[in-house]
Amino acid sequence: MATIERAEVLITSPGRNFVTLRITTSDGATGLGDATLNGRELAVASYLRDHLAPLLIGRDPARIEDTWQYLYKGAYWRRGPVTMTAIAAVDVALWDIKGKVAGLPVYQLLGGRSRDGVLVYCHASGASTDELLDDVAAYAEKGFKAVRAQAAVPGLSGSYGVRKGTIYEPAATALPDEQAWSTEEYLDFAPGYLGKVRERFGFGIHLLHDVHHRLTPIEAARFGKSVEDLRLFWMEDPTPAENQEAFRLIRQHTTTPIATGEVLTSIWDVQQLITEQLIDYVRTTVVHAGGITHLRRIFDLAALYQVRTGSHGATDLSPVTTAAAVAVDISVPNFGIQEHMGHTPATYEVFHGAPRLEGGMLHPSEAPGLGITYDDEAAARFPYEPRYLPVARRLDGSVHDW
Ligand code: GCO
Ligand code: MG
Repeated sequence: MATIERAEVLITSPGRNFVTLRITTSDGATGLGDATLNGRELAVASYLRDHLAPLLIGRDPARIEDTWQYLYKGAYWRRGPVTMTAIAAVDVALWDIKGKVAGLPVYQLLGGRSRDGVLVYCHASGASTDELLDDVAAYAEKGFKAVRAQAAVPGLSGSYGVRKGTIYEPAATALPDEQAWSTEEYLDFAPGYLGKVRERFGFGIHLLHDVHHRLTPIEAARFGKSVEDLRLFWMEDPTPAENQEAFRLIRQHTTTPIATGEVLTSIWDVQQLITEQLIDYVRTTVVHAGGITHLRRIFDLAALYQVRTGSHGATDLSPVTTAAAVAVDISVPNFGIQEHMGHTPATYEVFHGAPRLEGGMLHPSEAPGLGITYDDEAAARFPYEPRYLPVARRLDGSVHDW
């Protein structure tokens, strides 16, 4: 029997920080797991290096479920982003190894294809409505079938979701940037630019929008109602989702579909949302929700309640997560859509073998495992840099949800 011989924590910053776990077995097989928690990277690195790596050495790499239970129940302390991201990294690395040992891509181990490709949505944005419309046009031209649209609210510095360079990167400063927020101005402005997108592009393209946790339930209900005729694919994170009951109120008022879950890390955090059918899409993802093993458990529960998947896929999730997400997406029956922002060229210098993007869909690699390799030499050229996500303040100076 092969055993786990090494568990290395690799940190690199090719444009942004990534933490990666690499597990090596006594047979020489290696597996990669993403362990990136944007703005809190080193906490997960320490959890892995100081607390999980010593427990992995000598274990059977084939026992994925048992290792998951051992790390989760063995911690005694439950859930939470740091723990669940660390467990996810181990889990994904072990699936990668299992695929390599079997000579099969991971999606084959998960039951094989349920569909030909994975529908993705990209991020269009603009400092003005006109800029946003041009950006949507550029993405449509590239073949994307689903677009998330965000425009800067006039007069508010640093509106969420508006790209400055080629790729949206909110964790851009060595200390948290402070951005302004006004619910009134947002609610007055956002439905208008979403309407303009529909006017120009019609209903032949899926249109998404991220509220980014900023509204109260009744404000979210009003927003959802005001854009009903635009038939959004979804409104994302209308309220901070730790209050699962809040979604009941939103639901009572609007048929605009709701997606949430990118900051939630376990099946228990989305249980009520799913079993009471308070959402339409669950956005939990492999890297922050305990890996492939746990994410599939969430998605299976969701399938019973006609909730579909819509996993998070921002630039702060590494290409290892993209590959793992695509393996899950292509195989589960209740797939909805996958977020895909892509990465900087520097990121792809470190991570080789990312899923192929074609016709607005991602296609998994046919290489055994997840198909991603990590280039140590390239990684060494990009040392870790402290980076924080911004903080939002209302116009009176008080802290708001960012
Ligand atoms: C999204 C997300 C991201 C997050 C980011 C935080 O829907 O893509 O909301 O943009 O803000 O992942 O690290
Ligand atoms: Mg989001």
